[in-house]
Amino acid sequence: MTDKATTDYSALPIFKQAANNAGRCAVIDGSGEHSYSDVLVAARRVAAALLAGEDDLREARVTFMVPPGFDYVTVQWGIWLAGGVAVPHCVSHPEPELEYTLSDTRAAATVAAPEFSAKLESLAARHQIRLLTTDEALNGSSETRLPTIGTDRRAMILYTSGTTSKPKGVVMTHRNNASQIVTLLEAWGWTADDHILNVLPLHHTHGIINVLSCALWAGATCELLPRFEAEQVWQSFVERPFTLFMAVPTIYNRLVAAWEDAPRARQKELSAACNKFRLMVSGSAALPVSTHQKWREISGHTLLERYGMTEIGMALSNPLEDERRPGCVGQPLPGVTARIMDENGAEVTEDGPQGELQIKGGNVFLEYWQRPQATQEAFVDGWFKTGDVVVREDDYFRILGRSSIDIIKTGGYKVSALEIEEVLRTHAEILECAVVGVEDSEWGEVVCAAVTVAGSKGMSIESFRAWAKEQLAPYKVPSRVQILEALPRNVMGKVTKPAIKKLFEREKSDKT
Ligand code: MLC
Ligand code: AMP
Repeated sequence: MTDKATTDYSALPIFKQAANNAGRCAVIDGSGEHSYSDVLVAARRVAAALLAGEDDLREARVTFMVPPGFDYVTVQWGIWLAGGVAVPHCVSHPEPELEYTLSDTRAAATVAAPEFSAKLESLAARHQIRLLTTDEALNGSSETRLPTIGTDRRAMILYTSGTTSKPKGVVMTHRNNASQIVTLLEAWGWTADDHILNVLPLHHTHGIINVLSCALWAGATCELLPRFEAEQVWQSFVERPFTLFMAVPTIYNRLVAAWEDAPRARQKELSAACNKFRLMVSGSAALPVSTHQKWREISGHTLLERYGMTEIGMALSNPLEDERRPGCVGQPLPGVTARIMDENGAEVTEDGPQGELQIKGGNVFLEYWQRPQATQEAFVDGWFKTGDVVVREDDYFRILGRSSIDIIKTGGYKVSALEIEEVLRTHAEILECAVVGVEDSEWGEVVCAAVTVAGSKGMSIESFRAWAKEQLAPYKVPSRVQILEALPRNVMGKVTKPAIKKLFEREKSDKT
């Protein structure tokens, strides 16, 4: 396909960059290789189908449920070209989670890959939302006149769990996205010769910004697998000319485990395949020092660990050229300002004392969607309060943990204990429940639930988990459940979550 577009891409640099790289390979997926020109033409078709004769979507929210690949990119870009706000669904979300996103965003339209259209059909009908399949969306005319989009428009809403019970929509403008991308291009030395493998889900910032958008802005090639599978990733390391890889610690743990299970000759082949990479990055959760060391032994690479958050993209990073310190997340990225505030609200100016990390910069999101109060509470004097407790040692930041026990990081996903509890309380047999995150060598933390139940027969854990999978994303479903006579409480009658964590930790040490 050739792009004969006359659209003015100048306000959205990612499109301008793509037009400049028209002939280069942008995306490789199961359907083959696609040039930047292919992406632009297809995105214009999607935009035309979404506009359906209108001149501009004017920030209407368009959700989409499309697996990682060429169609994902063209739908995301088509929404942007039409002036809409792109809202990616998680492809493994069950109906209640999909419905929440559709209704919270008050979506005008939703685009579904053919395999997901049946899942979205009745929801779209119930909420009077226009449903298009990707085939229909790609049927628009690539000659349609498109609106001129300013960089301060809302571009994307990503849902993130917090200390409130329901996930909040984090709104990013095109300028926020650009700022997050440009800082990483500079810090990690991206060039058009880079070739990156994406195995991350594309409803979160790690996959969307750090991998996909950075690659497409740089004129590089992004190769996408539909999902992570350790053997397949190792095989693609052997076969494909990658230069970059980015993943969460659980993925590195899985790759280490698969390498350890391989026969000696295969191990040598896999290790040799890592030589062609120029950089491997870890983030989204704390990288255990043991994984850092093991990966270095296996691959010869010193992982670059960085720190980020949906609301701010990436904020802190170990250096590309200088010392990458295990257990630390480095320094503020270009254009990002960081400060540490102690519990009295005073800034920590020297190395040593711990405090909350706060962030300022063009990378910081615009607002929580339709939640002015929550947005206001998230900032102090223009600084975004991350809720992460950090310390600076010898100029390197180290993440010590979160200020709330109700935020759990599992497999790189942030989940809210309160959100899960609210769902568990709707189970017919559960009277009371408390959800905690418990340390785990594979997942970082695993979601654990202590419950009390009605009746004397108890509750089957298998049927409970099967039920929970219909309500919650797979990563929010409690891995372990204990049925208690009563939940531990303090003298005020408040459930004591540290005591519940201990119950699960004890259960684990009893088993090992
Ligand atoms: C899935 N399972 C879990 C689980 N997730 N069990 C315990 N804890 C979890 N967290 C179970 C499922 O229920 C299922 O069980 C089995 O594992 C396989 O499920 P799956 O969905 O196929 O899992 P898998 O593909 O293996 O997932 C592992 C993973 C995934 C590591 C690939 O978790 C992942 O993609 N994580 C990355 C998340 C991410 O991108 N985060 C970035 C957020 S942005 P059963 O019983 O059905 O077999 C951010 C900012 C920043 O954090 O700094 O980047
Ligand atoms: P999310 O809201 O899903 O974007 O998750 C953001 C959170 O992930 C941050 O607030 C941190 O708690 C955590 N996080 C991200 N990167 C790291 C890291 N390198 N080390 C420790 N925690 C991290």
